[in-house]
Order: sequence, then structure tokens, then C-alpha cells
Amino acid sequence: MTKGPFVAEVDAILDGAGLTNAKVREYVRYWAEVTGPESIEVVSVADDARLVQEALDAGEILPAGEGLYYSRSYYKDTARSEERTIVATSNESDKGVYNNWRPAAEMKELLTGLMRGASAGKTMYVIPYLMAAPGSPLEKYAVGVQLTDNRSVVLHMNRMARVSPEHVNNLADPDHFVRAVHVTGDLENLGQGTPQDKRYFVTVADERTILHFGSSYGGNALLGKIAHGLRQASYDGWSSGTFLGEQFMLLGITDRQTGKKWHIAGGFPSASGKTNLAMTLPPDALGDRYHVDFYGDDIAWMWVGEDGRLYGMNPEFGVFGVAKDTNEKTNPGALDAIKPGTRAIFTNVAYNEKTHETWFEGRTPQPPADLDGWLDWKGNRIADRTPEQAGEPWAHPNSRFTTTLANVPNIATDFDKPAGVPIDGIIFGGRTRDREPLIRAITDVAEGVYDGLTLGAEATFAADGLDGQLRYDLMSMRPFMSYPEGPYAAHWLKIIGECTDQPIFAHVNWFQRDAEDGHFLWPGYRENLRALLWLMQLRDGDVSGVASPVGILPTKDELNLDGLDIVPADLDTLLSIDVDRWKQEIGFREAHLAQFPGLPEEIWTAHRRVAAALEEEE
Ligand code: GTP
Ligand code: SPV
Ligand code: MN
Repeated sequence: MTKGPFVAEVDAILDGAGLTNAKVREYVRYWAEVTGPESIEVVSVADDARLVQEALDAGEILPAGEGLYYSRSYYKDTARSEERTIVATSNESDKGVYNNWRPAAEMKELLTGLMRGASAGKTMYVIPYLMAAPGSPLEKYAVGVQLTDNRSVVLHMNRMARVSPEHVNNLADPDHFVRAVHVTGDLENLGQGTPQDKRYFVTVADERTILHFGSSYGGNALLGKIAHGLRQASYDGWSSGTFLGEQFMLLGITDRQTGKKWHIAGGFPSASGKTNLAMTLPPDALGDRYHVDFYGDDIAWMWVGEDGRLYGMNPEFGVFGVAKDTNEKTNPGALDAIKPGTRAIFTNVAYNEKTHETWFEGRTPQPPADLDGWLDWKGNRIADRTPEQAGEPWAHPNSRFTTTLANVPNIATDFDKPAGVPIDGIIFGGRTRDREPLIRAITDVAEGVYDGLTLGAEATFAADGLDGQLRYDLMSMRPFMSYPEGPYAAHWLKIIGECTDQPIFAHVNWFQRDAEDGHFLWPGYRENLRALLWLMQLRDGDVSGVASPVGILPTKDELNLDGLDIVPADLDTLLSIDVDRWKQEIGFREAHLAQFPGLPEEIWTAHRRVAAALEEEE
């Protein structure tokens, strides 16, 4: 192979950056030869201000107020792409229902071909990162080095992960780091969404190598987050038999009156409220007594501590949050985290090229009245819209903000503690317009895991005549599964089973609607804390609830309703079970679970127990 002029200089560049790990150097050299960039640069978070200035000068980002930035992605590159996402290994038994398994050798050859020469004329940034607090018991699974040919991706990684060469230099095993290669590709000629689609987002899980080609947005491009933090981590957790890596938020609740502190982790499918919940302010009436601490909003790694409790931590260092509907009422904490001076980056929201303001749907009830200077997320002038275009959103529905954890006002003071925090409760929640009550608690581990495996979010199945059926999203991990569902369930049972002091499980639903006029029965957002408080009191034995076939429900007087304005009939519905709808659901669940070979017998037993209890109900 002919070596580009840069290759001779690679060693000097790595020396200059203090990157001493010989295995990392070998990896950088190898991929530099494949992708053929013009130059190479090693990144540390200390370089962020300079890189921001370079990106501003190059027009890759735009100023969006003091210490705030704006970026746009290519208009066909705005979200994760499940059908182009693949988990590859050398062992066909790793093939599951949702992981899109392919043979590792085939994928490596394909991706190497796509990436060959594809960074010509660009800089290849080397981003050494850590997806854990230094000193964490899971630190060895958290080390990675991303290569990217996109400066905006570097700026995002600087906010979302701990970035510095020091994280990869003195590894106990210098070869044990995730190799995460990102090549943007020619975004305008990738055939996104057509049969000729050239994008591939591959995690070669048994080689701890990530190869993403054809995007510069979100989890497709920031490889520490979804590809490493979820797909690779859940595979590592399973293959080592030691931890769980899940799409979970993680929060703490402190009762100032009693001094008690609880921690709750929970899985909600994408765009179902994890960020909102973890940033929750208590309702005004409870604000003097309770405080919510933010630990994480998208990923939790969980393991069994020496004291027999389940511990959890957020491997990320920032928030990549949904912009839509973020406002003073729904999430004041998020607004604080993206205020002037936070160095936050907005992507695909609307932008005013004269005033440098940003706007997105739900930020204010109405869009800005004066259209002067406003551009939609594609960069088109709002004032030039035709009458037919008038109703189109200004921002993309998946537009996001990126900000570091330190900017979140309720960030826990101990969020960086290497030991993590003990988890008292695990909750699952989807968007469910009927059937699911506000909260139902589950004390049996197999039944709790079963509940996670049958988590669903509303989909458009109604159109296909399957009214009431959900798009099942087991543990909210469907798009991130890296190994088969049967072993996944068994691994969950093993990890929680090893705890001598087990967390309580619960299913929550903030999205139940009135059958007639469709209004949300529960006010949601800050009020959600009331359900979590009840769950923690149940765990502590301070309330007992009422048994139902699908778990323990709060009674009206157990739920703290101080200062809450709610229609009594709505509350009745929120705290009751629609047995007929549940019986119908059992049939759907059976078909869902039957897809997964090797599902542990305990899960089927839990399913049959719930089904039998429903049959006995009047
Ligand atoms: P990802 O980052 O995609 O994984 O999503 P997420 O789970 O963090 O979702 P997020 O918190 O950003 O919530 C997305 C949407 O849910 C927003 O439109 C919120 O306004 C809405 N939402 C969150 N909590 C509630 C609630 O309690 N009630 C209602 N009705 N809507 C809510
Ligand atoms: C999600 O889609 O669930 C996200 C955003 O959290 S991304 O990182 O792009 O996957
Ligand atoms: Mn997510």
C-alpha cells in the first residue's frame, strides 16, 4: 500500500500529544492508512475552545448567543437508523431477533471497503475517552478511542464523554479499549432510505470494534454513547457475566425530613421521558421536603456491589436531549443547562441568522411573531414559506441540545463517585394511552424482569387493525440489543438474583388518556415524583398498597396528593386495572415472547402466573 505523507509523521504527532499506549498507536496507524486523511490530531477536552473557534471560522457551527452554538446535520441524517444498524460477531449463536446479527468477517471487509480513502482531504481526530468515572469498578469496560473525520463530532464528544489521552495511557491491559471508527462519508450521495443505501453502523461486539459509516448525527456518530455505552457495554456485561448496560435514566430522591436517600433507575423507550424525569423538580407543594438529584438521562451500567446491593452509574458526561417541548413548565432544569455561557450546542432547531436566537416547537406556545432572520432547521427562510408550507415544523422533531452534566442544575454532588450509587428501584415506562395504571409495583424478580421484557410504547399499529397493541421494546433496549433475547433475560435474572438486597420493580405510565376526549389523565412532569415516592415508601414498608393481578397499586390516600389538582374520576382510572384490556394484552405478550428462543422458564412461569391471576379476576 502506498503511504500518504502523513503516515511517516503519525508517530511524531502521537508523541507530541503524549499518547503512549502502543496498541492505541498501532490502531490509529492502521485506520489512518485505510481512511487516508490529510492530517491527524489527538484531542483532549482542553482543546475545546480552540476547536470551537475553528468550527465557527469554518462555518461548521454558528453562534447562538453567548457561549452557545448551533449546528445543522444533513437533512437526510437526523436520527438513528435501526435498519442500517448491525451487531456482528464471529459466532452465529449471537444472532437474536433484534440485533441484526451479521458475520464479523463480512462486515469488517465491507466497512473497510467503504471507509477506504473516504477521509481524503480531511483531518482525522483521535479522541481518547472514558465512559465511567475514573476508578469505577467497570472502568476497564469504559475505555475507548474514537477516530472521526468530523470536527463537529469532536465538539459533541467533548461534551458527552470524558476526553483525554490520559484515559488510555496506563491501562492494565493496553489492548483492552474499544476501537471506535467513524467516517462521515459523502452524505449527499449515500442513498439514505433507498435500496442503494450505503450507510452501515456496525458494532463488532466480540472484537470490541465499532465501525460507523455514513452519518454525522447523534448516536450514529458519537460512538461513546449508544454504540459503546449501550451495544458494546451490554455485550461486555453479558460475556463477562458481571454487569448490565441499559438505556436507563438514573436519579436520586432525598427526603429532607427523614434524611433518607433513594436511587431509582428506569427504562423508557426513546423520546418517552427519561431526560424529563431525571431533571424533575418536585411539585411546589413538596419542594421543601423532597429533592431530586440527576445522575443520568439515557444510559446506566449496573452491577452487584460487595454489600449485595445493585449499584449503578451513568457512563456519560453530558446530555444529548430532545429539544421539542422543553420549556419552563416541562423542564426548567434543561433550560438552565443550555443557557448562555454553558457552551451547549443546538442541532436542527430553528435559527435566527440576525439575532442568533434558537427556537423549537413547544419552547413557547407560538413561534416568534417577527419572522425576520428566522431559518428553519434545513436553513430555509421561514418568511419565504408558501401557504402550503406554513404548517411545517420549524425544528426537526428529533432536534437536540448537547450540554455537559455539570450544567444540569440538579446534578448530584456525587455523580462522579467511582463507587456508583445503590439502586432501590427499577422502573419501566412507555407511552400507553390505556390499560397501564399510573404505577404498579412488582416485588418478584422474575415478574419484574418479565415486565421489562414486555415493555411497549405506542406505535401506529392501529392503522393495521391491531388496535391497542404496542411496539414492544424490551427494557427500552430494542434498538440497542447486541445479543439474543433469551440469554439477555437470563443475564438479568442472574445479576438481580445475585443481589441479597434486591431493588423493587415497577411499571409507570404518565401517558394514559381519556377514552373520549383524549386528554392526559395524569398531569405528568413534576407530578411524577408522587408515584416514585409511593414506590420508595412501599419498599421501606411504610405503605402496603393493594394487590392486583399485575402488581401492587397505590390507594388514593397512600399517594401524596398535596397541592395536586386532579379530577377524581381521572384518579380512579389511573389507580385501577382494566381486566378485559389486560386479558387481551396477555395474548399479544405471548406472541411477543414466543419469538425468543431460550427464554428462561422463570419468565414463562411469571407470564402464566399473571395470566391466571387475570382469569380469576371478575
Ligand atoms: P431519548 O433521549 O430519545 O432516549 O428520549 P428520552 O426518554 O430522554 O425522552 P425525553 O425526556 O426527552 O421526552 C420526550 C418527550 O416526552 C417530550 O416531548 C416530553 O415533553 C414528553 N414527556 C416527558 N415526560 C412527560 C410526562 O410526564 N407527561 C407527558 N404528557 N409528556 C411527557
Ligand atoms: C435515542 O434515540 O434514544 C437517543 C439519541 O438517546 S441517540 O444518541 O442518537 O441514539
Ligand atoms: Mn436514548
